[in-house]
Amino acid sequence: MAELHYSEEVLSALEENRPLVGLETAVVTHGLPYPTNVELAHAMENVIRQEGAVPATVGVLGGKAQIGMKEEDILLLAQDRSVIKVSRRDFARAAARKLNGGTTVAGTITALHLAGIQVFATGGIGGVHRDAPYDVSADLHTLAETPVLVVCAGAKSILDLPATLETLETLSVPVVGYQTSLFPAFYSRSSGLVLDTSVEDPEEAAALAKAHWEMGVHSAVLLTVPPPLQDALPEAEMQKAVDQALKETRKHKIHGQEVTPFLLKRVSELTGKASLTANLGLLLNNARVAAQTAVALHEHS
Ligand code: PSU
Ligand code: MN
Repeated sequence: MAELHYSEEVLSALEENRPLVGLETAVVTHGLPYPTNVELAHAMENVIRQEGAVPATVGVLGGKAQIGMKEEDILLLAQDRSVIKVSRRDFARAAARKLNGGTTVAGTITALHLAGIQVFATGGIGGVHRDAPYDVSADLHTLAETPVLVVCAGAKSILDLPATLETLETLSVPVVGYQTSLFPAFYSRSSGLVLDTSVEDPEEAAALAKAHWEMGVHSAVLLTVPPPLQDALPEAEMQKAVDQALKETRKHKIHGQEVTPFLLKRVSELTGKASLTANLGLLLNNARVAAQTAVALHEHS
């Protein structure tokens, strides 16, 4: 089994059996601009602490998977120009070359599950891309095989959301609306796609996840939280920017792991500050809901 490295805070939380919430670092290394990325990472950790849980920020340092990061670790990832994006298959590459890496949803939940941490907060998951011959994020297959509660604002709005939702159904990943019966669209509150399950509070979310895993199903549970009203973008405005960004992706022949960061960066530039505000607002909100759900799950077990 791979050796995991823990921060002192996470190690003592595990020993004392306190509720923990995992966080990703691809959003730091391949998402937000510096220094907003570092500030946001700390702000998410603090929201989790305020709610009575312990943050476990995951990343790869010198080729080793790290659960829980010190301030200087996050800064190092944010400033390293050769940092790689670590999805589930990339831990080996990072280890072989002793590289630093920002972990995606797939990478992060893989490490969290090994560490025995059940709750994770992120912005949006990867999924099925639009009009590409074939581009499906490893996030989806990893969600199918990793029993972690993932709190997010749906899938990233650059994706084919109906196809992503259908794939999650195929892969036996329950998609649950948090105080909504509509699938959120990351920057905006609804994609118009209807979900078959919703919960009203963290206790209900925790009970649902527990019931899922008690059936012996080893997949994730996706708890989808719409972005806060005051930060959300109108769907039409966002879709215009997405269409433009998709055109540019084809023009510049962007492929592989670069597609998602490229699209997100362009949408962010095209919509100006509004999408950045929405992104930050929803990330903090998801961290809060995740912490409350981790506390509830802890009380149930
Ligand atoms: N947030 C960003 N940029 C990113 C990601 C998040 O601002 O690149 C990461 C997420 O961690 C997500 C991943 O899991 O992108 C999906 O990338 P791909 O489609 O290559 O699997
Ligand atoms: Mn891809």
